[in-house]
Amino acid sequence: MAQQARPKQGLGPGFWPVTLLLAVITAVCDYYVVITPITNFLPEAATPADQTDELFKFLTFFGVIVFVFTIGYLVYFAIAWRKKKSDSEDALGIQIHGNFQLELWWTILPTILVIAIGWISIKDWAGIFYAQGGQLAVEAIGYQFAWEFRYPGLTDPVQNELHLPLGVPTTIHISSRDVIHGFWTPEVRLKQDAVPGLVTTIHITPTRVGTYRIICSEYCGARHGYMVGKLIIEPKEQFTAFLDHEKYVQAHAPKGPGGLPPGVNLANGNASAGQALFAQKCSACHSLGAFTQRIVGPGLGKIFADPDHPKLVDGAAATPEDAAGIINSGFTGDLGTMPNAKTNGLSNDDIANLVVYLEGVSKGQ
Ligand code: HEC
Ligand SMILES: [Cu+2]
Repeated sequence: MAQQARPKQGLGPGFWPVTLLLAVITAVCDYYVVITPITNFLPEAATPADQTDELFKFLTFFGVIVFVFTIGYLVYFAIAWRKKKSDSEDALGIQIHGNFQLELWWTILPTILVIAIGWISIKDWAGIFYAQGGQLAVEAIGYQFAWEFRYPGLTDPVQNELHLPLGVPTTIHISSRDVIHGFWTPEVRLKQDAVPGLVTTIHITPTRVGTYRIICSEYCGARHGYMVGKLIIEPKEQFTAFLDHEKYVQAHAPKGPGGLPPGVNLANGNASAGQALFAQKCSACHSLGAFTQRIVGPGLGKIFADPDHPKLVDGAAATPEDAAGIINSGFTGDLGTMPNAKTNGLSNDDIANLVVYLEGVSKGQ
């Protein structure tokens, strides 16, 4: 028997009820898309995060419609027009060629949608890369494996902390000192490559006080996963105070490790405050065991009493004054890098408290 196509038979039994069902599923899903704020999952810390979220919602809204109807009809037609027992072995499906009405609409509607998406995207994109009127300009420079941030009026960069004032339009110049890194701030919905030899400029306006993540999103080497900085958005006064404090610290930083740093008064040290600080800021890298009981840095429990360790790692004598010097200035040696007081967020009083505490521990108090 010659192959015979089935005659046209309409859309199939139950087509309209199925269409109604798909419409209801779409409506319910899109209702939740519209009413659920994305900030339920991730806060918006700065513009353009709000615009990015709007665009995302727009895409999701239409994505739901396309997805539900496409998959819904696919499943429906596969069932409605499946091969019947009475069909011959070589039966053909219904042959349909061209439907002007359908083709017209499935060209026009997506075209309008794509133009709308393009228009919104370009508008948002231009806001990030071509905005004017930045009142503050900072630099974010990636290197293996941390970020450093440079601020107007400061001679030295600040490690791993990007402080920004709330509500102030800010320009960030992003670059890299070695390999390609990625400046990713999920709460600002921005991800920008940091490329050596290239400065990429973006514009944001912080809108929400808080501490957020700055993650390196470009695999840049063995310790890439540790390359996480902080984006600290604070009220203007606090930001100014931060800059003033940094200015002071940088102006008074001693020129090399070793020796009592100016401004640190060991006589005022408080051991129990030092104990709390140690638990919070040092214990990740230092145990209170002997020198050899290393975590990252050496054990500090007998720092002033260990006969195997008459000197500190920087070669200075193991005295409280020199320990204060190393805690203040940091040190990079064979064992790794001891972060300085700025990175550890220590004031002069904190340094005194820590040293007095470590002295007490060395004496077994
Ligand atoms: C990220 C890890 C890290 C943190 C956090 C850290 N240190 Fe260190 N520290 C080190 C390393 C590594 C060394 C050794 C450097 C070398 O010799 O290469 C060191 C060395 C020292 C030394 C000299 C030790 C010696 O025996 O000569 C002192 C004192 C010290 N750290 C105190 C502190 C204090 C106090 C804190 C907390 C405020 C602290 N460190 C936080 C890693 C760290
Ligand atoms: Cu990196």
